[in-house]
Amino acid sequence: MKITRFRFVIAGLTVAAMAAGPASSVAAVPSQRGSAKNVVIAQWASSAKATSQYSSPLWAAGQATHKPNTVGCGDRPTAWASKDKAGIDTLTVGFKIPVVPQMVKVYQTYNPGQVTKVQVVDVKGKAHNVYAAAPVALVPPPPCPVILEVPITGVTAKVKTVRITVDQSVLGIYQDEIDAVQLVGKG
Ligand SMILES: [Ca+2]
Repeated sequence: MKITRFRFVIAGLTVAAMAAGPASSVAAVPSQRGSAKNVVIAQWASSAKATSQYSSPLWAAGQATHKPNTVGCGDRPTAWASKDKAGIDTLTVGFKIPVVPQMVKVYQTYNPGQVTKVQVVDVKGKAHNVYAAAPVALVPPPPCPVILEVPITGVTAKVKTVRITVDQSVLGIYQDEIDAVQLVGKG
């Protein structure tokens, strides 16, 4: 798929936006009124909590907010890690702008492949399952970071919350550390 990237400044907030499809696509063009409606927005998580965290502030849930800041891959304190190296835990991240979701990107920087479930939660509080998988060892190790891209179709309500579950009880390779989470969708 060809990806065309744009950048807009909306109400003082700079957001990266992207439109999938041919370069001539007008999907990312702001409306005539200049509002943010129907603009595809890519935003980083602005808040986070988790069912556990290795410590705080290092390896805490908040380390999964904002743009990626983990250098290389490895056991780095700039990414979230669960408390138990073999735990089943959920990271819940929030976003400032509610959007009709098109994709979630999970940036993994240590022991990737253990994300087993992704949900988006709409503004009415309903959770939608958008990804489910068994833990799988990635051999040989893929390039860093390992970005799990979850395309989303069929969720018409706006969302501003994403839940990511890791199951580290199967592979025995320790925590799947998450550096950042991006939500892409129409504002
Ligand atoms: Ca981070």
